[in-house]
Amino acid sequence: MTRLVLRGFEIHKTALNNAWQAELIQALRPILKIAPLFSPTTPKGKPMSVRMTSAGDLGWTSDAEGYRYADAHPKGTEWPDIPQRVLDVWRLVTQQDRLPDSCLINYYGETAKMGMHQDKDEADFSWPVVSISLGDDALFRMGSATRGGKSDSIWLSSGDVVVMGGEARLAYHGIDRIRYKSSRLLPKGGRINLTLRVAG
Ligand code: MD3
Ligand code: FE
Repeated sequence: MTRLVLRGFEIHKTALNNAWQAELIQALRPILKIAPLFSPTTPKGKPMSVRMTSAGDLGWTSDAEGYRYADAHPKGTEWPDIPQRVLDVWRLVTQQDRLPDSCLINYYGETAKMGMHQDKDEADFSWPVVSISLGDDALFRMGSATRGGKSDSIWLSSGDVVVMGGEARLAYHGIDRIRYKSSRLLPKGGRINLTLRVAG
């Protein structure tokens, strides 16, 4: 495992071995049954190409009412609990006593991407955000706290963990594309990103 710091983003390459990655995928199966992936629409009504769901007390969602954290899935069911093996990753990289109350599960199919944005829907930006990459490689773009400035890109692979704290916490970021079927973790291909946050 190697750790590199770019624009304040702390990137832990291969933080999770294959066994841990496989355990995380197994832990997600029952969650996806209770809280299936859905395609959020932007407040303007455009469907996002990334499909999502959540675990924890709060889950991120978007529709005509806007971007926000909600205490239930759009179909009305409570979000499932965050799996212990996911919380273990948070403890490993943040060394915080406080645990996240939200785990966003993003699924990227062959052509999905996520435009440059800031994460600003959380109550307190002093908590770090942790991202866990599983499955296909993704081209992750990191900018600064102002839109349209310079950016750096890095390929994230399955088992990589990124910590956003300090100056990186309000930096613009996005996923330009994935390298479909570059990993064998998910038999059908695609990428799963778990984003852990103290949202409330
Ligand atoms: C930088 N997800 O869900 S993870 C998101 O790979 C999101 O699915 C991307 O951006 C993904 O909001 C990127 C890396 C990431 C996550 C949260 C951040 C970078 C961040 C929060 C603040 C700053
Ligand atoms: Fe984000």
